Amino acid sequence: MSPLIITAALTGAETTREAQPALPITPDEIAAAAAECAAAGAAMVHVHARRPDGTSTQDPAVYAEIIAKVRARCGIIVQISTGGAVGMTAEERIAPVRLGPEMATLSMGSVNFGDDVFLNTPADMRHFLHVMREAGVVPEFEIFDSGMLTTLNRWIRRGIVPPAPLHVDLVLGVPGGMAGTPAALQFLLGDLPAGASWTVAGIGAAQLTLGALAIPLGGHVRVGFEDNIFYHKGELATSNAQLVARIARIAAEHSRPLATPDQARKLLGIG
Ligand code: KMH
Ligand code: ZN
Repeated sequence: MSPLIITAALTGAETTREAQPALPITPDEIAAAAAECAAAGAAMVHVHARRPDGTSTQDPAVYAEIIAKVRARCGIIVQISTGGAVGMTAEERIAPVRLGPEMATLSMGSVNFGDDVFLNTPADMRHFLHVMREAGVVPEFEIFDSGMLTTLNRWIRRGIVPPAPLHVDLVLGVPGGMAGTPAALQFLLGDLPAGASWTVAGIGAAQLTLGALAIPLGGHVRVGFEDNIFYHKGELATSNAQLVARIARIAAEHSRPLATPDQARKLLGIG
């Protein structure tokens, strides 16, 4: 079994400071949180940029500042979001990919997202893939529902997506998407492209349930305030690193070593 890649989704686009007082917002705060998560065992951070007032932005200048500040503090992989926040245009969302980060997300279809719609048209998805290829950015394919995995498999068969290396992130428990249950995870794993590596990102309480399940199954784990703000029911987590440390402890109990950022780069085909 490969070493475990823990990804910390530090900020997201939807979580607020009001809901989670320890939410990192500014590039300095995001870089400090990334360094803490690296020390706790994370190999990658998934980042969303915010303006100083906390609102979401895909401004490449803010992403450039985040990447530079994280790099100055630690060697963790920086994966940027192309999801941004619901309602952003495709051009806004893809803009920071032209900076050439190591990795970026690519959502494989549209999904209801709470009371909103997270829109990803096939044309936009192909455009995102093209820009990532031009910029030498490795995609992480985001799967919110089973049809998105069907689409990814179809795109592999048609040669639109190369079959390897391929990494998917199964985001389970978004209201409107697939449930955050072991049964849903098991179902998706049955349709995973051959040879693909996978991460599970459980939303809310599913972060712990599904993360703990992925460890003995050979998957990788995403935690962090983008997906879950609690440590226990009704008890806020004190930091993103606290959530990383819990997964690192469970991995140790399973004798599954943690991937260093460089080991993760090798596994994911970065560089
Ligand atoms: N904020 C969500 C609507 C991604 O990072 O690529 C989409 C999202 C996915 O967070
Ligand atoms: Zn995200």
